[in-house]
Parts: sequence; structure tokens; C-alpha cells
Amino acid sequence: MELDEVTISRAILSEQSRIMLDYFDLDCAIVGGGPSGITCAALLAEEGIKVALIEKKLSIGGGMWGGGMMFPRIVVQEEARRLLDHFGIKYTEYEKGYFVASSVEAVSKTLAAACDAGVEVFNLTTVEDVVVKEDKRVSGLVINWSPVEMAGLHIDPLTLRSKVTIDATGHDSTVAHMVRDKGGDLEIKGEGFMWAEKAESNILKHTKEVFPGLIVTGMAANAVAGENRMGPVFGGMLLSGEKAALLAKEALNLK
Ligand code: 48H
Ligand code: FE2
Repeated sequence: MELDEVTISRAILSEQSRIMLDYFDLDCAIVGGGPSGITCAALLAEEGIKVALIEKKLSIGGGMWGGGMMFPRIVVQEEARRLLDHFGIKYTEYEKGYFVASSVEAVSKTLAAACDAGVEVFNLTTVEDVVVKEDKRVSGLVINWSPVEMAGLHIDPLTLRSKVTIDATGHDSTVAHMVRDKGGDLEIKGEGFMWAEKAESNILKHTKEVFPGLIVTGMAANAVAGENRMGPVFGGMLLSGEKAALLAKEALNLK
């Protein structure tokens, strides 16, 4: 077979345009491809829900790649072990209830599950604003290429519609901030000190709809609630992603 460079170029543009045109209308938009966002996306897509995972960086995985202080291992506690099993992530038990996994394997396998389930990933895409109209709910996202933002170019964005939006942007809780900063009725308390036990115990309580149409998950949930941080224990991130998926399903009237 003879390869033609222009056909390769047309194939890429044509296929990605087809997908993007389709994904301007979504059931669920998840902003942030860290552990909570990937988990949430995978579990929703496994139920046949149309999900886009939007990540501003080139790579998906957020803070999970780096493990603890660049040692590529994460700890997951007993309560979330079933999610390691669900994604086929191997682990060893260090002490009773403390399971240790490779951070690289954890990102790769959760992401592979998300892709297998039909999640469409839009990387290098930054969410820069939200759509809120007279019904006072988040009904869409304003997106731009991350390099446009990084270069400070004055280029207007595009907009997609989503029935439910998940803020999985981690410590920054970016989407919640956008809603609050533009006058939405949403209080952001900011993240507290390191206290793993408390942070992990309360994260599911904080994983909730914080503004109509907007659910917070993962570290963003704790940051909005004024909750503590937990360091490199990731059970709460996986469980929070799972809860966000459940809430999104309820909001879509599928539960
Ligand atoms: C598109 C965006 C935007 C935007 C940000 O930080 P993450 O890994 O998030 P979580 O909550 O799934 O996991 C948190 C965990 O990694 C962590 O940091 C823990 C457990 N810390 C404890 C501690 O004590 O420090 O991923 C968020 C992702 C990142 O990849 C960002 O690039 C992305 O969201 N993102 N994507 N548009 N506007 N803002
Ligand atoms: Fe962190």
C-alpha cells in the first residue's frame, strides 16, 4: 500500500470533526482528567451515557501519575479496593487495609476502561467559562485550545451543551470558581490543612451538586467545602468519582 500524506491529514481532520460535531451536545461533560474525573467518566460510559472528558493538559491522569512526591505509587484504602478490582489494577497490601498500587498502572487502566466504555477524551482543551441562562443552571461549557490560552492569544472560544457538568478540576476547583466569580450562588470555602483521615472520611459528603447542573468531585469537592487535604491516598478520589457518576445518572433521570 502506498501512503499519501494528504490522505492522512484529511483522515485526521475528517474523523475528529465528525466526533466534535457530535459532542457539541452531551449528556455529561466532565472537566478534568484526574482520578476522580476518569473514574466518573468510565462508570457513566459503562452505563451507555454520552460523556466527554475535557482535559487542558496533553496527558490525562492529573495528580495520579506522580504518586507521592514523585515515587510512582499510590495508597488506596480498604473502602475503595473494589474499584481497584473493577479496573483490574494490581496492588499489594502493605499493612491491613493499606493497598499500594503503581500510579502509572492506575492511570493507564482507569483511562483504558474509560476509552473501552466509550468516553470521548478532549485533551489540550481548556474550559474557560460556563453557560448559565435565565434558568440559573450550568447548561454548557465554553472551550478553547489550551495553547491559545497559554500563548495569551485573543481568539474567541466555542461552546458545547451538557445536561450535567462535573467539576473534577482538583485543587483549583476551576468550574466552581467560574460560577461563583460571575455571580452564581455558590460559596467556595477553600482547601484546609493536611489531615488524611478527616479529608477521606468527608469527601463523599462533599461530592454533590453545588449549583444547579454542576456536581463537584475529587479534590474540587473538598476545596469547595473547606475540607482538609489527604496527600497521596487515592481511595477518596475513586469513590468520589463513583458518587459523582451516581448523582449525574440521577440528574439524567436514569437511576
Ligand atoms: C480543563 C482542567 C481545567 C480546565 C484543571 O488534580 P486532579 O488529579 O484532580 P482529582 O480531584 O481527580 O484528583 C486529585 C489528586 O490528583 C490530588 O491532587 C490529591 C489526592 N491531592 C491530595 C493533596 O493533599 O494534595 O486532576 C484535575 C485535572 C488536571 O489534569 C487539570 O489539568 C485539569 O483537571 N483541569 N481541564 N479545563 N479549566 N482546570
Ligand atoms: Fe494533590
